[in-house]
Parts: sequence; structure tokens; C-alpha cells
Amino acid sequence: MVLTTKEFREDFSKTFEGLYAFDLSEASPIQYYTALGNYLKVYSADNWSHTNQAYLEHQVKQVYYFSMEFLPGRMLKSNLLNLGILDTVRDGLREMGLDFEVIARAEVDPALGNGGLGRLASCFMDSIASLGIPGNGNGIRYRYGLFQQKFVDGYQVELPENWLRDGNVWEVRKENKAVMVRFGGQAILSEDPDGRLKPIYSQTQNILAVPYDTGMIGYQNEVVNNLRLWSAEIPPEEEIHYHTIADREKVNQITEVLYPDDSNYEGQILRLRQEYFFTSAGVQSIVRYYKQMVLTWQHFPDKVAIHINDTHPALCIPELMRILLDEEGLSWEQAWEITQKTMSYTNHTILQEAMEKWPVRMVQELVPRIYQIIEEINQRHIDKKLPLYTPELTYRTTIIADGNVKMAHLAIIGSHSVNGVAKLHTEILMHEVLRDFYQMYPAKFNNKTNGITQRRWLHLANEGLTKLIDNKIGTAWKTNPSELKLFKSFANNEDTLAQLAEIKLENKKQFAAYAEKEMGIELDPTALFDVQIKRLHAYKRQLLNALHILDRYLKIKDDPDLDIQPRVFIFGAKAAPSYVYAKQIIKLINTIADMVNNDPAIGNKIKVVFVENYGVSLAELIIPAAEVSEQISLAGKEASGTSNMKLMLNGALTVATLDGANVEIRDFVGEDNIFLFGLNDQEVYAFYENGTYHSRDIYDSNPRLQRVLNTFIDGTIPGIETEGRVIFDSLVQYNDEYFVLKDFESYVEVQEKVDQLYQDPMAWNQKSLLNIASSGPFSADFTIKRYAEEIWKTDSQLPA
Ligand code: 26Q
Repeated sequence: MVLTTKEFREDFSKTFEGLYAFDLSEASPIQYYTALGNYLKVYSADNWSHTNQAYLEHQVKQVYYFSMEFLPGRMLKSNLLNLGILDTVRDGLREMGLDFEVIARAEVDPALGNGGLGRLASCFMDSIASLGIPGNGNGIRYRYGLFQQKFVDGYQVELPENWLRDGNVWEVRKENKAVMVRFGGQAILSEDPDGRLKPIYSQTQNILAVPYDTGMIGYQNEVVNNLRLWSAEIPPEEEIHYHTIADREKVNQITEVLYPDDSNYEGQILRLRQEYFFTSAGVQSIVRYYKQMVLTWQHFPDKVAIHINDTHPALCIPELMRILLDEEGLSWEQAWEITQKTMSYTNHTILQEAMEKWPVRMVQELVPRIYQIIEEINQRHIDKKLPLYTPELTYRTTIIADGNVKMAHLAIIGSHSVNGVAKLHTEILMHEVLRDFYQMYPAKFNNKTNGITQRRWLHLANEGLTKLIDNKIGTAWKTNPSELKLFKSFANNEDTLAQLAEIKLENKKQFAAYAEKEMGIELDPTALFDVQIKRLHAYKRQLLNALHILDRYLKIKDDPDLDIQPRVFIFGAKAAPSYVYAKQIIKLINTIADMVNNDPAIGNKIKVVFVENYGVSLAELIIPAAEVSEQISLAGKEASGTSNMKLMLNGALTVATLDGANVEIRDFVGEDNIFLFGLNDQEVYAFYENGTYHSRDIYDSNPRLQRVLNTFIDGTIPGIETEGRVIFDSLVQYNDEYFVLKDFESYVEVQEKVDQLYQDPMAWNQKSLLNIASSGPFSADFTIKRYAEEIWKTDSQLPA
């Protein structure tokens, strides 16, 4: 049954009139968008309910992906693409005299995550549905998403992100599926008539968790999975106990706002409250669903896989234990076996400061019964491991230590699988960060290199390139991305390379139009577009990029007639509001941008564009226009990275350290098609161990670098006195924690090679093509297949 534009127009008009009761010719983009969303919800409703019915009827195993963060991006276009009616709807709207692009941009981009981890969760939801895997997302419906970033005088300021202002067409509130989550009070264990110990609760605060469900539409396969986000409310029967606005506010607060910090753990009780709230609600609703199936508890792990995205949902483990013990009356041994078989955990960071640990006192007070269970898990772990390992090793792996609950330890001990997100990252976990656990549980450890959905990041974001690939190798790559490698056979085809260049130029013009309109910066679209887009963090080394820009700037100032490849340096980055140093780097780069962009001696040779409020939607504009991808974190620090994959897929050449997934990018594309520089992780570790790194010596002995660094403090960059001094001192005085000075020389050297290659457009385009053709292995579809086969043991429900 193919939808015609005529049918679409009729149905859409009806939907519109039903919603707004006026003629559709005079509406606003938001109204058109809302009507379209409603139309699509109806259009896909059958598939959604059929998918649900089929899963229940056949009692298939389902995976539940628990994540504190999701970053889905705008959903209108991706839903249309996956439903197979993108062109029909676009054409139909055109026939009605409506501009589809304007309507699509009226959708807000839900920023319910910080960065890589949240976006990964959403790429995974797309792949899970597209592969026909029975899977569900479970998270929090934050009332306010990640703050909106504005620059005022070059400084980041944060504004609230009221993403629900115009409503959310995609969600369905499911009051009938609400569950109660219990906080605080006391849990006293006492014997029940069967002689089993059960907790008696008193003085608890009961919060109603109300789910909002969003359909996750698979790619042209009639599957619609579910993303369930929970919202906290006062239970109607308890309204009477809430006497003041302040009392009520405390409840709303639980799901009020996303914590904007992605790399620095802060032990705030509200955060812990959020974590227990959505894990308890999610696990309760899974158990309720399971009980419809009339199976014994032993079969639970045959029907349910729970995946915890970093440690944020690790309370799933004691929560499932609690339900099985206290509510279902299982023995500890039975409950523990089921729990371990059900749970799996992904680690996303090796930064010590990002590891979650909660003061015992806080956990005890907030979730007393959960704390008792954690204590017992901990004690049994010790009792079991002491006879097998040295006391030192055993005690290094305890969950409770120094008055804290260590969430990673809980997650590892309570799961049957622990994975890192890139080969190198997993190696570092096994042999450095988690080596004690690797010794105890070698079989739990495995790698699952991250991936990205080619549907959003190529089909939708880069239609020009998609058409070119379709023309050259057919369309089978869309469902089997490994076929992208067929594109390699065009690496010597001048015609194809010219078309590739033309598409890139067109995308660059699109970005240039944005920069002109939104920022008043005029860009030369033939300049080289160099892109670094990711959260702002010292370890990601946006500073190194800035030093390179200043080095070029000084060179041109010395010799204004210098013949140098013009470059546009594009940054997108939010800093955590409390991360002062990161914010100082933003101010520094913005100030450099002002200085450089307005210096007539520089002209078009350097432009610096720091976009405000970087997020999924801006990524969709920037990535297709990128020619150089900056992946320059200190080796050993970036777990994987995913912008590296998206940029490669869109034909950018990578400038990289051997960190995270860059290592695998190198393996697939080959040394000749990537620009590597800098220390490797082993060299970094050697410096740590020997204590032989002295950044001051590098400053003293490298006049070129010295001159660059002095611009921070000698007035060359106007208005940067405070920040310049702090940053200068961090690099020169306080020994440069992330080896920026150490890697500077090899970084600027490799950037010269970039310039040289760019002088030969065909050679450049050839490498660009080889990058695109080598990026198939980074499709999230492959990553998800491996999770499903090796960890979750879920089967695709699609006909083979
Ligand atoms: C923890 C406790 C309290 C408050 C906040 C947090 C918190 C929140 C978010 C800690 C970490 C995060 C996010 C981490 C993250 O995005 N990590 C990135 O994950 C990507 C997907 O695996 C990787 O590609 C990146 O390398 C990694 O940095």
C-alpha cells in the first residue's frame, strides 16, 4: 500500500482541521509541524500496537536500555524516512504551497542529554528498531533539557531549555501504566508468617512515576519500539499531605532538570533521587509486564535483558533484588542468579573524577532498603572472594569503601557483562582501570565499539552525498552498510571525485549561509573547513586547536603576503556550568575569533566560527560541510568518540591522536588516509609513572610555542587578561595535565601536511572518498547486532 501525495494531502488537511478548526492556509510553521506530527502518529499507530502485540503474544525476549540521557534530535524527518514516505510528504506539501524545510525546523530538538553518551543511546534506539530487535528505552522526561548556550561578550551564559513549551507531539502519556516509587523513611526487617524476613516501611515518601511513551520507528520494516520516559508527580491520594507550594515543588524537582555535567561527578542528593526514581519505575514496570506471561521467575533472564548505560542506572541491580526478595518472596540465591543474568553494563569513561560514588549516609537516608541490599551484596562478594584472592585485591573491589558506595563496582559485580566502547578503551579497562575486576571476572569483559546511525548522519543530513552513493553502488548499503566499501572502486574515477567535491562545496555554502545570517561572519566556501565539535573539556584539548590557530595568525602577521591555505576553524562546544576552566577556554577562543576575524591583515586566510548552542541539529548542518575532523584528545582519555565516525562518514579527513575509536578508524581507512600525531597512550603512561614530564622545559626550549603562549599574557589578545593568565599558568606553571605543549610540535607539523594535500584537490577528494567508503563498520547497526547476539541474546523479529 503506497501512499500517494493526493491521499496525503487529504488526510493531512483533515488532521489539521480536526486540530485547529480553521483553514490550513493561514497557519504558523509550528501548527503545520504539530499537525504533521499528529498525522504521523496516526499513520504509524497500527504498527506500534502490532509490534507490541507481537512481542507479548510470542513472549519474545526484550532488552531494556536504561539511560539517564537520550539525545534523539528532531524526529519529523527521521520518522518520515523510516516510514518510507519522506518524498511523498515533501512533494505533497509542495503541492499545497508549503515549505517542508521551514516546517521541519519548527520542531524543537529535545536536549535530554549532555553529549556522546546520550546521543549514543538514541543512535542505538534507531538501530534496535531498524533491526527488528524487541527493545525499549527507559529514561527521564526532564521538564528542562540541557541549558541553551548563549555567548555574551564571549562568555558562555546558560538559559533554561523549555523544550515542552509548544507541546510534544510524539509522546503519549500513559497514566494507566504509572508506578509508585518509595523514598526515605525506615525499612525494618521483620519475619512474615512463613518465617521470611520482609521490610516494614514507615514514614516513606511515595512518588508517582508517570510514563510518557514515544514510538521508535524502524527503517521501513513496520516495527515501532518504545522509548519510555518517566515524570514525577504527587500521587492523587496523597495530595492531602502536601500543604505548601514548597512541598509540592520538591516532588516536581525530581524530573525538573538534566544535570549538565558530563565529566565531573558531583554528589548531589537530587541526582541520586533521579537515578533511583527512573530505575525503580523502569524495573517495576518490567516486572509487571513479565507477570502477564505466567512463567516461573527462573525464566526471567530468558525474557528480559536490562542494559545499564554507564553507572547512572546501576541501582537497577539492588532494585530488582528488592522486588524479587521482598515482593516475590524469592531466596537470596535465586534472586541473585536472576539479577546477574539479567544485567549488563557499559562503561563510558576512565576519568577518575567522573566515577560515581555516593556517601553511604546519603544512600541510607534516601533508599534505606536499597542500602541494606547493597550492603549484603557487598558482604557476600567479600565472603566469596576472600578465599580465592589476596585480601588486598578483594578489598580493592568492594562496593562500599571509605564511607562511599562505588557505583562501578556495584555495576560490575551485579552484571554478567561489562563492556568498553572502543578497542583501546576496553584494553585500558581490562589492564589498568578495572584490572582487579578483570582478574576476578575475565569472562565478563568484552568490547563493543560504538557506532552511529547512517540514516540520520548520512541519508538525512547529507542528501547530496546519499544520492551520489546510490548512483554509484545502488541502494543495498542502506540496509547493509558494509556495502559502502563498494564505493572504493570509484577512488580513481575523476568524475566521481569531482561530484564529491561539488557536493562538499554545496554543503559548505549551506553552513556559510548560516554563519552569515546568525553570526554575521562571512566565510569563503572554498577555504578548508576544519571542525571540532564536542563537549568542552581539558582532555579533549580544544586548547591545542587554539594554539595552532594562533601560530598561523602570528605567521601571517609576520608576513601578510604569505601564501597559505585559507582555513575556517569551526567549534561547537558546551561547557558544564560549574567547569570554570572550560568556560575560560570558551572565552579565549571567542576572543581569538574576534581578533582574527576582524583583522584586515588576515582577511580570509583564517576565520574562526564558534557556533552558539551546539547540539544534534547543528551537528546535522556542520558535519556534511566538514573537511577536517579534529579528534585530538590526549591518548588514553577519550573512551571512544562518535563525532569522529560521523565526520568520516561525511568525507572529512581525520586529524587524530591514537585515542578511542580513532585507532579503529586508522585501521579501517589506512595510515595513508588519516593524519596521526602526538603521544600514544603507552607514552603517556610512561610519563605518569616516571614523573618526567616538565612542560616548563618545552616552553623554555621552543621559541615558536613560547611566542604563541605569550599572546595569552602579553596583551596581543585584547581583553583576555584574567583567562589568559589562568590558562597560561595551567600549561606552563602547573605542568600541563593533558600534554598540550608536548604534542604541539607534531600537531602543527601534521597540519602543514593537511594544507599541502589540500593543494591537490583530486588527491584530497580521493582520500575523502576512501574515508566514506571505509566507514561502514561504524554503523550502529553492526554494534547493536553484536550487543544483541553476544550480550542480550535477543532475536530480530524480522522475517529473515
Ligand atoms: C554523573 C554523575 C553525576 C552527574 C553527571 C554524571 C555524568 C553525566 C554524563 C557523567 C558522565 C556523562 C556522560 C559521559 C559521556 O558522554 N561519555 C562519552 O560517551 C561516549 C559514548 O560512549 C564516548 O564516545 C565518549 O568518548 C565519552 O566521553
